[in-house]
Amino acid sequence: MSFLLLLLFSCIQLFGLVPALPFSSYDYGGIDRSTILKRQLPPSPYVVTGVHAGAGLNGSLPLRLEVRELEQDPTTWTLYILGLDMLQYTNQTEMLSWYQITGLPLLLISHSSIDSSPGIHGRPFTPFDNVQPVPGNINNGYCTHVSILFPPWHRPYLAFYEQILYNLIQRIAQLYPTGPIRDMYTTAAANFRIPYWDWAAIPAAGASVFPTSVGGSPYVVVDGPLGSQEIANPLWSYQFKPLVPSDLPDFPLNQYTQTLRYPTTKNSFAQSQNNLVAQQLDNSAPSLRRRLYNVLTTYHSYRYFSNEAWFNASNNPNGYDSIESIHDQIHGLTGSGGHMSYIDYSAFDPVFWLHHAMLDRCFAMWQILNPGSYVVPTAATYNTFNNYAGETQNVNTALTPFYKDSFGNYWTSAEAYNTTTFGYAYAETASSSVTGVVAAINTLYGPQAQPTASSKAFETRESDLIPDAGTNTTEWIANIRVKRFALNVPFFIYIFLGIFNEDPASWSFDPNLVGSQFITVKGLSAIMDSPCNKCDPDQMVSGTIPLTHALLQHISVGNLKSLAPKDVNPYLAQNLSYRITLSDDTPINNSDVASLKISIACANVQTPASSTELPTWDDMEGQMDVSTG
Ligand SMILES: *[C@@H]1O[C@H](CO)[C@@H](O)[C@H](O)[C@H]1NC(C)=O
Ligand SMILES: *[C@@H]1O[C@H](CO)[C@@H](O)[C@H](O)[C@H]1NC(C)=O
Ligand SMILES: *[C@@H]1O[C@H](CO)[C@@H](O)[C@H](O)[C@H]1NC(C)=O
Ligand SMILES: *[C@@H]1O[C@H](CO)[C@@H](O)[C@H](O)[C@H]1NC(C)=O
Ligand SMILES: *[C@@H]1O[C@H](CO)[C@@H](O)[C@H](O)[C@H]1NC(C)=O
Ligand SMILES: *[C@@H]1O[C@H](CO)[C@@H](O)[C@H](O)[C@H]1NC(C)=O
Ligand SMILES: *[C@@H]1O[C@H](CO)[C@@H](O)[C@H](O)[C@H]1NC(C)=O
Ligand SMILES: [Cu+2]
Repeated sequence: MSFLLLLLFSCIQLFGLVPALPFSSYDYGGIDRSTILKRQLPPSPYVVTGVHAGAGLNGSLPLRLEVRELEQDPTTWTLYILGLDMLQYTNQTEMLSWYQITGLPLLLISHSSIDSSPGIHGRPFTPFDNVQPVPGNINNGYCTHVSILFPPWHRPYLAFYEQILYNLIQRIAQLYPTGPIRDMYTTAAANFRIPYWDWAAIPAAGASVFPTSVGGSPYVVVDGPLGSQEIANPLWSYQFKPLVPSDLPDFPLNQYTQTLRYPTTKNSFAQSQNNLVAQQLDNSAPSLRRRLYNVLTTYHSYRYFSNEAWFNASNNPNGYDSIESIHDQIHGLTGSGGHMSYIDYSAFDPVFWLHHAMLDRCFAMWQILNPGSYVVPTAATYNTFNNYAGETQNVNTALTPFYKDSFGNYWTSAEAYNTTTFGYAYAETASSSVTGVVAAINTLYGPQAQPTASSKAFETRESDLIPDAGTNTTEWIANIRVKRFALNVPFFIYIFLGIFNEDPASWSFDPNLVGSQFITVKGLSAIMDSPCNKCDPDQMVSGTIPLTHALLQHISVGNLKSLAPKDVNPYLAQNLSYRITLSDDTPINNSDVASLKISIACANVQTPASSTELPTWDDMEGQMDVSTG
């Protein structure tokens, strides 16, 4: 046995780590998997339709369910796991493989380098399904961020993924023994829709916000057509087959043979620390829930709701947050230096799809509450594969590379307006009832939302803090505005109330953390001239960290008298502080991010008198600036 192997084994013994196996996929025995997959050869163009089959209760559209709810249905869950396994197993040279679908934002960027160095791959890559870049924009993905198109672009992207997974699942169901068992799987397969992960709702007693199906174990036992087998958990990671470092050229991502979350190291021995991901999500859960609640209930302009670009005009203190900004924070907390931390690499991680389905659901709920507000012509802040920065994007801008028909027409935001167009709904949106959506938002995310039973993550933070229904209260927020490329790499901004541990690695777990904001960049510099490739390097992005829940705690222990500005302002001036780290916990001096402006604002808010009413916010009043940027 070589020295290296010995070392490896002793490491395993020491740390109890599971060795990184190449992969273990479901073994279909005599059935040649390539014949199952061959029949999937894509027509070109590949038309994104979503799934138009199956029926939910009373003949309504099948619903996309919360991932923990889907897990309660073992038949559908089995098919879901086997479908993911099959998709991840599909040869990454195939267009309809996990690698190419999820790598779509990234792979296009690197095609230019692959083309110029033939031999790395058996064949030169072409842009996905032959959708060509506009001249000069080869070094950009299709994905639209800091853009008015952020929510609708991801809708056909998810429908595309759902459609491919659905097709695989139909084939897998047919592999079960004929008779009642196959019938059961066939019925479940016809109703399959992708699940979402609700990172804002209060989880069941003792459970983490982070589902155990996603972060609990690298292996999973699945009851497939040939019986029970232990396979690699396709929600834990995607294993590159193989890793092609030139496709993923940014260090340390060019070292990682599988997708990682909060990686232990920056070399190929790195392991995911899903336990730490779960802990930091739980510590930030009250903040995330309030952010989502505030954005869903008090943002009525699509322009501000949809994306994080800071418009000069939005000096309105109640216009800094957005669904995209909250989205970034989940990327930051699930990545912590792993794939989710880098937008262009993030979709390789299976959790990306659960997260984006959640965002699509929030978008769908918001649409029902705000039917009059949608995409308005807005200048793009970044180049994408098909659009130039500065070019106006509108409701008819093509959402490339997603074909709507076989004549080469693309989906547009106008056409992607309604989820029913793609054959699905969410429980909250199925009946398009405004009061139904309001009630769901209040119950799940509102001030009266309760844990199903007292759960560890929340009992210490939220007891006795629930305001009475139908009364006036004061909401306090910290608005953040910063140059996205302030550091050219992603970073976190943490806000604390009171003392906190000196160690930057502990900040996201600190009991006095009020909340944090992750600032993303698309990729790193290896594949672009700079992370901001031909974009405006001074582009400002913004977000909001709610403060009220933390202030109420300080009131409940007797340190702070009330939520009135005369009490809160001096309290914050003395006790509120902020810190900055990179996504791997490296601390950054506050003075090194000169563009960062943090300002405090508050508003009188009438809490809903019943679960079918929204809160009413009076105008925000600016208070002090913590940092003047
Ligand atoms: C289905 O119909 C039954 C009987 O009319 C009704 O009680 C139930 O609420 C319906 N379910 C849904 C999801 O609409
Ligand atoms: C994937 O496909 C390529 C090209 O057809 C082939 O060379 C390679 O061996 C395949 N990989 C696997 C793991 O089957
Ligand atoms: C942007 O802000 C500056 C300074 O506050 C102001 O002079 C200018 O008119 C604003 N422009 C727009 C488009 O709102
Ligand atoms: C989507 O279409 C369905 C069916 O036509 C309709 O009932 C529903 O109101 C639409 N939803 C929105 C948000 O417009
Ligand atoms: C609550 O706030 C509203 C709106 O500002 C105001 O009209 C009302 O008088 C307030 N009610 C109480 C009891 O203070
Ligand atoms: C800062 O916090 C401490 C402890 O919570 C409190 O005693 C003190 O009064 C606060 N400072 C101000 C100015 O309120
Ligand atoms: C932060 O700034 C101080 C004073 O300017 C300097 O001594 C220190 O090295 C800086 N720390 C980092 C991590 O840059
Ligand atoms: Cu994302």
